[in-house]
Amino acid sequence: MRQKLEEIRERAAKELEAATDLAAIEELRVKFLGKKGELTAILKQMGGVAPEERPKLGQLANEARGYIEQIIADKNEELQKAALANKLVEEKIDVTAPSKRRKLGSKHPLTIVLDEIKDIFIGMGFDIAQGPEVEWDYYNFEALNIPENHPARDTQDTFYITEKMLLRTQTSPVQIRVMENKKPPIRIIAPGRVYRADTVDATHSPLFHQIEGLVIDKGVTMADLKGTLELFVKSLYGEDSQIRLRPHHFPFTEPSCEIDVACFRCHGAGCPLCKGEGWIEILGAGMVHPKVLENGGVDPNVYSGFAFGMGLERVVMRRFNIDDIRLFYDNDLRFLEQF
Ligand code: 2NM
Repeated sequence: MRQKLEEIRERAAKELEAATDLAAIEELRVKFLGKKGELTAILKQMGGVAPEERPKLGQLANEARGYIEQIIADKNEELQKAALANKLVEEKIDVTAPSKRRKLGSKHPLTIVLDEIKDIFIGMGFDIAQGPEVEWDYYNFEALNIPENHPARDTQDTFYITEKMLLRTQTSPVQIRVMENKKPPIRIIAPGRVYRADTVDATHSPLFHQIEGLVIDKGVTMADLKGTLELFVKSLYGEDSQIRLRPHHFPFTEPSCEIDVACFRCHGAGCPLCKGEGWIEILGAGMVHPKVLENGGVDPNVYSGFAFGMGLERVVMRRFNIDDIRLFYDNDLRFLEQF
């Protein structure tokens, strides 16, 4: 029995030495020390041993158990340490490594130019005004002196939601709302989406963007209109840009005009860009109609003002030589990444 105990000690030590993972160690623990293990089996043979031998053998068996338990504990610790060391190597983070550069998007071409235009007007002391895209018929038409039978009211051009509610066809309703809510002096631009029931083609879209402006104070004249918009055009297109005013008609302004800029390619001589005209129309403008001032709660006997409007898409298309308005809304990265 002594021999047997000695043999088990040696074998346990050898087999544990060879174990390479925690599961293998556990298997060996059961094999040697478990209820049905080898050491237990030996102890069960105690009955056949002479009584005087029993204490000595019991002690030896306990020593063998202690010995095996100790190597198991040592081996466990060794494996755990190795596993931790391995984990530390594998999960090491190089905090000095350069970071991956994130791919940045680019500004939409409409945003590029709108930001520029906003900056120009902010520089002249204007505020940016906003208003609802779903608008009352009153603000979009009636308050702007567009009579019931005016062609611009035609349901063919306007998306009506109900009899009295529509998608705004211009940003002028914002200006009426500003007049209602703020005392002059007023200097604002109202950029935003507008909607018209046009057939889609290279130059028409049911959704596009307008920038309208409004200045109201005591003694504002057509000279202020011309000076302000000339400065705007020179800031946008360059100091040597030239403008001209042509008489026009809008229901909400009187007098009204359209403003052309001398073609930036041919400088007035006539070329394909300006369709041989030498001039390119960029703005509509005029002195705010007294009825419109009144509708906004502004006394036309005390105050006067000018207003103007332009289409953002047309300005941007000329700037970047874009020949199809639909490109702005397709979200095609091959287009957008060029800006
Ligand atoms: C234009 C042309 C001329 C305009 C007028 C007003 C308001 F509300 F003050 F009456 N806002 N915008 C206006 C004037 C817009 O766009 C071509």
